[in-house]
Amino acid sequence: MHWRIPRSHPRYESLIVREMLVEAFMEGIVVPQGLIAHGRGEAFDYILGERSHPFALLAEEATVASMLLARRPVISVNGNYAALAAREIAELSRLTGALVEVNLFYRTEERVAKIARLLEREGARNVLGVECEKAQIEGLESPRGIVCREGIYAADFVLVAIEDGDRTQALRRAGKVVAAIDLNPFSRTAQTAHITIVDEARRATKNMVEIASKLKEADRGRLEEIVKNYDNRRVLAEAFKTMMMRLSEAAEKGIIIEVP
Ligand code: PTJ
Repeated sequence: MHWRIPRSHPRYESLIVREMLVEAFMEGIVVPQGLIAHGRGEAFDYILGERSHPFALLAEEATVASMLLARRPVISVNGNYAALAAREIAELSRLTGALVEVNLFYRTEERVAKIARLLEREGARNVLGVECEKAQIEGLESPRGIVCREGIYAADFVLVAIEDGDRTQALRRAGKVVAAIDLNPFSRTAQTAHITIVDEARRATKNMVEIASKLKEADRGRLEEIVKNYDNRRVLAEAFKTMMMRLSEAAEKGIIIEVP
């Protein structure tokens, strides 16, 4: 059932996104644990002011440049990411030539098929996950480590979003460059990715679609320069500083929302 959220509600956008996730949960796309994960993300996004900061845009630009430079880039999609941004994922894949693969923490073949269908309905082509030769990522015990041989297994670059803690490390150990979208800069995923996008997954993917439509015409030299100049340690430090500044300001004022 869809709750009617009045447009005038001050938290309209956020409530609509919640509805999308609940609906996807009822369709069997998102797992119950995914709703908990979303709540954690919301808390960090609240502290960040629910917007894409310059440090996030830098990471998003470096991700798009890396995707355009990669030989075999793959966008790894789980239940939450599909529920939030299926259309944007399809568009990003089209613009960068990245493959889309469904890769789940709570893996069942039924969920993989449902998520692949949703992505295809929203425009993604040849989504990997269901019908592919399977391979195992070392360090991720079965069935969590099952991937497609011609997808994530062979990839040189993987974009993950809203991920659990050790997949990024395992992908790194397998020699891949990893970009991760994660609102929590403290998380293991955020700390171990080569490129960390501390931004909301839907917003981040929309931004990357915009960046990709500009950068897809850029020459290799320009893309290489973006990647070379990118400093993930600094980006993470900026994310922490921004949170600290927003919290310090709130701590000074006490009240930050004026009631008319
Ligand atoms: O669909 P499955 O089976 O692959 O399962 C997916 C979940 C999300 C259940 C699984 O990956 C998981 O348990 O994730 P965690 O360990 O809870 O981590 C999720 C991370 O993503 C946390 O650091 C959250 O802060 C962050 N996060 C949650 N929602 C968003 C987000 N980051 C960006 N955008 C969001 N919308």
